[in-house]
Amino acid sequence: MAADSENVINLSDSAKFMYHQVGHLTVPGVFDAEQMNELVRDIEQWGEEFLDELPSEKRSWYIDGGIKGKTVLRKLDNPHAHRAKVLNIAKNPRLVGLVESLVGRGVSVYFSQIFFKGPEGGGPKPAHQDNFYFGPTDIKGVITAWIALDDSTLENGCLYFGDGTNLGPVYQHRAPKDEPYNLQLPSEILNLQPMSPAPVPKGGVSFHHGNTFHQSSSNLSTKWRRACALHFVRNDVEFANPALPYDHGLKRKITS
Ligand SMILES: O=C(O)CCC(=O)C(=O)O
Repeated sequence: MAADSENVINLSDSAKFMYHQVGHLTVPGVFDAEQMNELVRDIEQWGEEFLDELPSEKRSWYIDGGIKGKTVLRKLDNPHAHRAKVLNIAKNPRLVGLVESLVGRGVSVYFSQIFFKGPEGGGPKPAHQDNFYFGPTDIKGVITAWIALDDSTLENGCLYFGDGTNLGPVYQHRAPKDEPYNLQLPSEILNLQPMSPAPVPKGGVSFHHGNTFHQSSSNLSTKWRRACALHFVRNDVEFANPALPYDHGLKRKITS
């Protein structure tokens, strides 16, 4: 771990204001390259074990259909509950300090995901609002910390956000036929909303409010675009009306 990794990063008032007005904020340099490499090694090992045991009925959801000729995982769920290294990252004081300065003191990780987005075809993530999936008791009490395990660029499929959509409602989402988990914003709403790119350097963190529209496109580059998304909530918040089933027992208190 870097010598200064315990030092807090103080967000300026204008950065906090931006987060609350625009619905997302990128903070570079929260982690160093070696911390990210260590995390990648750990999740790659877990990914191999997961693939070996993946039942055939779940393959189409977890394997990236965009990458031809190779079996590449698209995502893994709840690394914070399964991998000690990810839980350690979730508890990192620099990260937690940033999360708490945006949503308030006392936070938990409720759900988490690794997004792999492999080179030469790693698939897109359609536009959605996390709060539609989570159905939280307080929409303002949910924040995603999206940690860039690689440089995330326009070429390899960085996130795009709908600026200011955090201030609007949570819209009904739809799923394509045969993909019940792939809930997304309907095109008639999305067509009215410009989306702006948010590249993040490796070790940086992109924070977004649970209502903020976000999406990513395919990775057509030769480089990986891996990320670890930690979905934090203030401790008083529950996923009361989730669109998909969540294991509430995996909510892990990070600070009191
Ligand atoms: O990494 C991606 O492409 C999607 C991320 C996402 O949907 C999230 O972090 O909530």
